[in-house]
Amino acid sequence: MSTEHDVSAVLRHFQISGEFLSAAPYGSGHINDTWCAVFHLNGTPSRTILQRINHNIFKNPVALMQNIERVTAHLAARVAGEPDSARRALTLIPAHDGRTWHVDAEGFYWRAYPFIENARSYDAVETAQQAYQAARAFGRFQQLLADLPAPRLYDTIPDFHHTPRRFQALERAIAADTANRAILAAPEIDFALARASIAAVLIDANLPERVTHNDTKFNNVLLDDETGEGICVIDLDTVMPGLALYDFGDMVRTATSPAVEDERDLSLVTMQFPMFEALVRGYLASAGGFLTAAEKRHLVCAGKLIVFEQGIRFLADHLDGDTYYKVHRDGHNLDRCRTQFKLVESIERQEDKMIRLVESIAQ
Ligand code: ADP
Ligand code: GN1
Ligand code: MG
Repeated sequence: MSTEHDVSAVLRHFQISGEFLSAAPYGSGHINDTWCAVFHLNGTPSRTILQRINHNIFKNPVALMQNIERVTAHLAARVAGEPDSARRALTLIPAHDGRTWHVDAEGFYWRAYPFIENARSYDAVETAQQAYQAARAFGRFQQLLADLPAPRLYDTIPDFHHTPRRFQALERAIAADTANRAILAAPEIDFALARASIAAVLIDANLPERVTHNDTKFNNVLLDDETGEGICVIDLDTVMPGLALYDFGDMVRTATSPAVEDERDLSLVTMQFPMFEALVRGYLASAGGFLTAAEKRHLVCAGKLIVFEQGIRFLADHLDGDTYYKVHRDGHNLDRCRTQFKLVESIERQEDKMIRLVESIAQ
């Protein structure tokens, strides 16, 4: 992680008014590094989000930033005129050279956004109203981007949600067993291998390609402190062509269980039916107008699939020796994998009821 000194030097490359006061690491993301910086402007503190892109994972940061430029400009144009429009879409702060990024001496790419005040993200869902608001905001995000002009967005990570390829990566990780961890992860490996047949369920469903977010974790939407509204969708690195249901699936993954993603007490991990119902209602409130009947029919299986996919991604990274996600303790990726698989089981137990609910709402 960079020091506060490095960060203040990077911030000088961006067009930010005021005097630098302080900066500190911010958020709980697994890939990029995020900082919150405070400037003093005419006696008032003003906050800026600064992010360093992980270019081991995002191989072409310039193309990624060009995606984000197009997406943020389109969103800004679509929400212009709405009350509080500046808080409804992220705005990139330009660097002094006019670009929307800065490259430091070590070749790291940085970007900055004004901090959206009076709103926050949550690592775990607390109420059904929050789930509803998050889902409505992510659905609206898809709706606003449905008319993004050509060309097609760049694939920041190819095959990001291609679950069969994720499954093959797991099989390779099991065979290589680089970190000698397969023996201790045998129950999780068995759990994954027993469900190989679900991996292709969305790829085989012949659903339309859309512009999607692809990382709709519950903490990637800011909820307004006063009204609770899902005011702004953030974390745009993976906005690219995808299936609408990847986004719905990741909401089920992150906004139905009361437990955090790395909870060690698995008894706390459960798919809460009222949260699922709120997600379906919130998502259909904004996306229901453009989703096809086939997409609506696959809402439940998308939830199960994306939770499973994330479980096998964490498991593969554990077996590979923790090379992808940031880890903060031994066995961290295995703990994360276990919560995902516990949630898969919880969904499996309630699947019929979930399908009946969707049928009753989506008609
Ligand atoms: P990561 O890829 O590391 O998850 P995010 O873009 O999601 O990075 O940012 C991390 C956290 O920082 C978010 O969960 C959110 O709380 C906060 N955040 C990011 N951008 C903004 C912003 N423009 N205004 C306010 N908070 C923000
Ligand atoms: C990563 O960067 P972050 O923490 O928002 C990952 C997502 C996973 C998520 C699991 C580029 O997201 O795909 O669903 O962790 N992002 C990337 O928490 O791989
Ligand atoms: Mg995030």
